Amino acid sequence: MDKYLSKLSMLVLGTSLAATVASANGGELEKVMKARGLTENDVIHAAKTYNPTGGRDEFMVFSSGGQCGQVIVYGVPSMRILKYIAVFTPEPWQGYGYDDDSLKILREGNIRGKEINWGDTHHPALSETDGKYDGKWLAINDKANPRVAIIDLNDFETKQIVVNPVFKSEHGGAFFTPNSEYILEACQYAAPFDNNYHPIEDYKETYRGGVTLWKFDHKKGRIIPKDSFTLELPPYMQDLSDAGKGVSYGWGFTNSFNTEMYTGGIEVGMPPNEAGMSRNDTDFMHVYNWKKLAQLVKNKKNYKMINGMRVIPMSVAVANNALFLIPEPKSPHGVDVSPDGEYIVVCGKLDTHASVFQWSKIKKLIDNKEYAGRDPYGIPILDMKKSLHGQAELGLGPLHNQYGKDWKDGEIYTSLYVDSQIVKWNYKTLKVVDKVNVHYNVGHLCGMEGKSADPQGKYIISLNKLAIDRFDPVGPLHPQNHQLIDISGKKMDLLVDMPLPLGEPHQAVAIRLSKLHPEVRYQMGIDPKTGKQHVGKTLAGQEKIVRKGKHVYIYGTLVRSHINPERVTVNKGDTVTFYLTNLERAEDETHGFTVDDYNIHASLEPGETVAMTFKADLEGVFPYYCTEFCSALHLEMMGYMMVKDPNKKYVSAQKLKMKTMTKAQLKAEYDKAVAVNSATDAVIQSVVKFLKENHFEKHATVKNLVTDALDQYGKIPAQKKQSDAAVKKGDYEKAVLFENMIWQYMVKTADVGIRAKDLLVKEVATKQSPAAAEGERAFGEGGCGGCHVIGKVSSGPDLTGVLQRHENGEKWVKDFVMNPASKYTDPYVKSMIDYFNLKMPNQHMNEKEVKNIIEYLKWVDQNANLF
Ligand code: CUK
Ligand code: CUA
Repeated sequence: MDKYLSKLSMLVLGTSLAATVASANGGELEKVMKARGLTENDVIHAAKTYNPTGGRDEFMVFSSGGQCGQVIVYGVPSMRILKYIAVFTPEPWQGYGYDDDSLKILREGNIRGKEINWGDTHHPALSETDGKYDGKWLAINDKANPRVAIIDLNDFETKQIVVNPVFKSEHGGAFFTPNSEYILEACQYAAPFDNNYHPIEDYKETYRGGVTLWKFDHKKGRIIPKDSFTLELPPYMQDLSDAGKGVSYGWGFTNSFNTEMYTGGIEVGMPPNEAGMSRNDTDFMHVYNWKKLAQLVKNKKNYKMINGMRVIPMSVAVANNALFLIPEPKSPHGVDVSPDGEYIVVCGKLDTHASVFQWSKIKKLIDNKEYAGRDPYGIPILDMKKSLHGQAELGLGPLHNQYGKDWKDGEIYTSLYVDSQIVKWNYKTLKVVDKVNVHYNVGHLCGMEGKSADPQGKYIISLNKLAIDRFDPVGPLHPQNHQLIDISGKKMDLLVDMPLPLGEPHQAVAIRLSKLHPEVRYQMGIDPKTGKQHVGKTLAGQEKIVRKGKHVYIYGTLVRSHINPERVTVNKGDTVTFYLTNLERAEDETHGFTVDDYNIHASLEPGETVAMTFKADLEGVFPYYCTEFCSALHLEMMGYMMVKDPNKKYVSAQKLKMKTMTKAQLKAEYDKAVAVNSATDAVIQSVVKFLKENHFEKHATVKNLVTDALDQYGKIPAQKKQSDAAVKKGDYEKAVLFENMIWQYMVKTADVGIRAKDLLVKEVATKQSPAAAEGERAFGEGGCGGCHVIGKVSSGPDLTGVLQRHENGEKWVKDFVMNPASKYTDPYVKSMIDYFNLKMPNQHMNEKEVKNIIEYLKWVDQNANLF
């Protein structure tokens, strides 16, 4: 890797790539470049974005998923997608909408009793402290069905959906105020606040716009609807919004279009909306004092209650100097407050300019009550020229802005929709600095924390609407294209494209990875949706089936690799609730659960409890199973739900009973199982010894894994007792089953134990002797690596410690490699053959190669904790 890096730095220094590579690497890189038609620049771009396996990113991006109603999470600079967070739309993998608990969240989003199963997400927002991202919560809006959802960044799951009861459409949300006191959500298409019919002719009188200030409990991460309120606004179509910060803290800014209040009517011979709504040269930016409004709304006389929402009438806001308008160029779109709150940059959309408003100027006009007039609703208008710092001519269709690291010096980036460019300019000097072409039609752009009080610079992502000719064709509907741009140099440099095939993302927000600290497991028995202990929490040994009238409750558990209980019988017509708890503590040991044909599914992360309720209205036999390939015996992780009709008589078919084994055969099988178990146990003991000798307890993550492994191991004595009791009764059939169970626990112990060992990486490898190096080569080229991965169980056992596993280990290994068949009947080898379903083949190595391989294995053992 070092070699590779120095090579690249030479590239950057201008050395000819081909020459460098030819001399350093036998021309391999040159060959690849030629074969793939790559330029030097391509290779540099690749190196800037490439993450080697296991590599991590510097930033995490939360992108709206547009019409998919989800949030897309990916890393920067690698542009690798990491997660889809289900928000407004059912998502089966995560069980979202398919288990009771998440369905409850999804149904919080019902509007007037109507189920809604999608959303048009536009603007994700990260919670803030002092205007900086704190990595705790994510909010996102739904334009189509006016709602806001809250996602917990502790587990990246949706925890709350609130419906706006007065808006019929919204767009200017979600935006946090600087200390996450409120979330701004502005209306879009004006409509009556009540739910009644009002003729369109009464538009100006009865249709309204507005901005809702959702009160946010920053600690609990929930919106408190009863403490929230809406500011009534004229039926201009409000658009994007932003909260003031720093010097403009306490104020909110919301754009609008259609201040013409045009209502269209193509069907009656009127020109279409697009003509009538963009007639005026200017529209209005709404400027409002949310801090003052929050005070006003404490007094009953200052608000009206509409559909359970406190609404402050415009007249009250105006009378209290809390609402103003400023003209802004025609049909604006983005409004973005600078990190210190002094500048408010508004993009023209139908104008080639960006307008830079200055807070101190606006504030002066407000304080001096210097108004240029009033709108038809009596709202004071501030003079545009007197509010402006200035305007910059950027290009066609400016939409959105993001601030750069040198924002104090005026560094800002703006997307140009029509020109398909990102422009870097200076909002203080109003000069254009640089432009880069994107493909094509960019909407939002995303800087790294680029709209917080602490922009990080480095990259801009261009969120393009079109992907024409960028990707392999997939039919008439193309993916969207997010393009990563390096902004660290003098010129912007477009690095890479990423297709996003899941709806049209509008805005994305990026945060430093170092600010996020998500959980890897839940506290046992938690309902993650509420954060409280689940009513269905069930621990090992507490599994039971309880009938209450016609409702059957199954209190069950899942742990590798069984679901307890494994048989459930109910009557047709019963209501069934499965309460399931994933007892795992091992990281990433997720189990899924479904009952076939019943349209339920849950994803159970370690520690999680989930409820699934349904009516058993189909008679028959329904397998249920774990839907995640969680372990070698995942397929066996199943059971049956049997639904019988209480009004039917069923005849037993047991006459057809199958022949069974003789007692002697059973006894032989039992002996074999016991032998395999003791051999497997020896392996476990070697792993345990290794862990102890290397002080696993000093490393928290390793310690967790070991705890989990020992947990599995600790279950063995109880099984052994049952096995012994069965032997005493002469029931070898049962005893074999318990011995098999013991083996299962051993495999799980070994599995987790080996993962623990993997992690125990702290020391530096000792230097390889020439023989060991030669052995590693022989190991690789001789094909051993096809089945054995050092430090891991793959399609063959891990070879770490193999020399210690057997008495006279070196000789044992040598004999085995030279003539594998000679040991096929050895009980340990036999158990491995059974387990992996593979026999070690003869690789026809010579003695010298085998000797070197043994040297290599010794080196592996010396450095076992590094693998
Ligand atoms: S919006 Cu889509 S490009 Cu909803 Cu913020 Cu501008
Ligand atoms: Cu649990 Cu598959």
